Amino acid sequence: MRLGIIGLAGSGKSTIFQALTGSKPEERIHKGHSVVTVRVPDPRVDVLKRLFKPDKTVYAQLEYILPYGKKAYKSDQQGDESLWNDVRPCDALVHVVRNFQQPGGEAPDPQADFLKLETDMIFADLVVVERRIERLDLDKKRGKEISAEEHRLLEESLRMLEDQRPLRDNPELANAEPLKGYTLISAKPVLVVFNNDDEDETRPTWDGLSEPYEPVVVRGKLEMELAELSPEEAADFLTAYHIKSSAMERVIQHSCDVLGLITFFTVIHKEVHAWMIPKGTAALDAAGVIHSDMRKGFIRAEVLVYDQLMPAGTYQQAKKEGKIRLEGRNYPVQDGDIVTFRFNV
Ligand SMILES: Nc1nc2c(ncn2[C@@H]2O[C@H](COP(=O)(O)OP(=O)(O)OP(=O)(O)O)[C@@H](O)[C@H]2O)c(=O)[nH]1
Ligand SMILES: [Mg+2]
Repeated sequence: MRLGIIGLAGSGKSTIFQALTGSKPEERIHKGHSVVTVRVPDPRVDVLKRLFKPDKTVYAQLEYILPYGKKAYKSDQQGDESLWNDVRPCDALVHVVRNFQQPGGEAPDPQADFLKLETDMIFADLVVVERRIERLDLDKKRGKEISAEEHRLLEESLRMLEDQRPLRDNPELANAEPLKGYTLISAKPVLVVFNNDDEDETRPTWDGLSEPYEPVVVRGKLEMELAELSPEEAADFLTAYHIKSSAMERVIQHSCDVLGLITFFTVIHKEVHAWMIPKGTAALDAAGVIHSDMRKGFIRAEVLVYDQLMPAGTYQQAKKEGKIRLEGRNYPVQDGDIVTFRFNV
């Protein structure tokens, strides 16, 4: 899963990238963007590792990209589609909103800044949707067969966008298969990150509607400095600034949440492995995430709930106690399941 970092100029995107990854954006250039893969911290994996003593432990991962080298997203560039194209392949967005006093400059206005970029996103989608509707109408006039379903979804999207509402507010539209190819920006889940001053731990106040869904507050500059310290040095720092978990951990955790991801585990071939899948994924498709052969030859899934492993002490003991369930291909895998797939090759 890949998340694109966006935000108005000077909102702290580079700073947050560095806080998140421990490296400067310019040190991580890949195909014109700053790209980094981060490990999703998960104490359950640490426990499984201690218990099974595997040769190898694989944590779940997320990828963050920061479109690089552009003075991106200035208000006077509204409607410039190229600004958005960089993040079209992303599964979700991280929207960085300035909530710190610029040195010798303007006081922050996070609500106005947030709405500015929201409007920009909506406008970018509006252009794409209008163009596509025109195209379909033209095709229809020429006697070509068009998809009525696609047309209906586009019309509905158009109405929403004209009302200044992002498509993500309507899950049916945001996830509609016929619209997937258009990679509409406002349909992507968004994690809003308020970038606060060092001394400020509070979430900015908001008046009226359009409050972002479950935002995260970070102190970007502070946490960037934190990311450079050794764990011992960082510990003192965390206490002094009342930081319970690092920005990195919180942003990563919330990234998984907005993406609607859950984690299941496998313990095979001396390897403990955490896998992330969208909530509701059936066992058959979860097997496919590991290997296409597992999906093809799927027989059943043997499931042990993580919370039942600890009281039993060992996997064998849990098995003896009858804690292992057999599930079929349609079983929706749950967060924390330890799964053994049985399959034919
Ligand atoms: N006080 C304070 N300053 C910050 C914070 N985050 C970023 N800054 C400062 O704000 C300025 C802009 O930060 P950047 O991280 O470069 O912002 P950006 O979004 O990458 O900017 P562009 O790439 O130009 O769009 C820099 O001078 C940072 O040091 C913060 O949390 N607190
Ligand atoms: Mg930058």
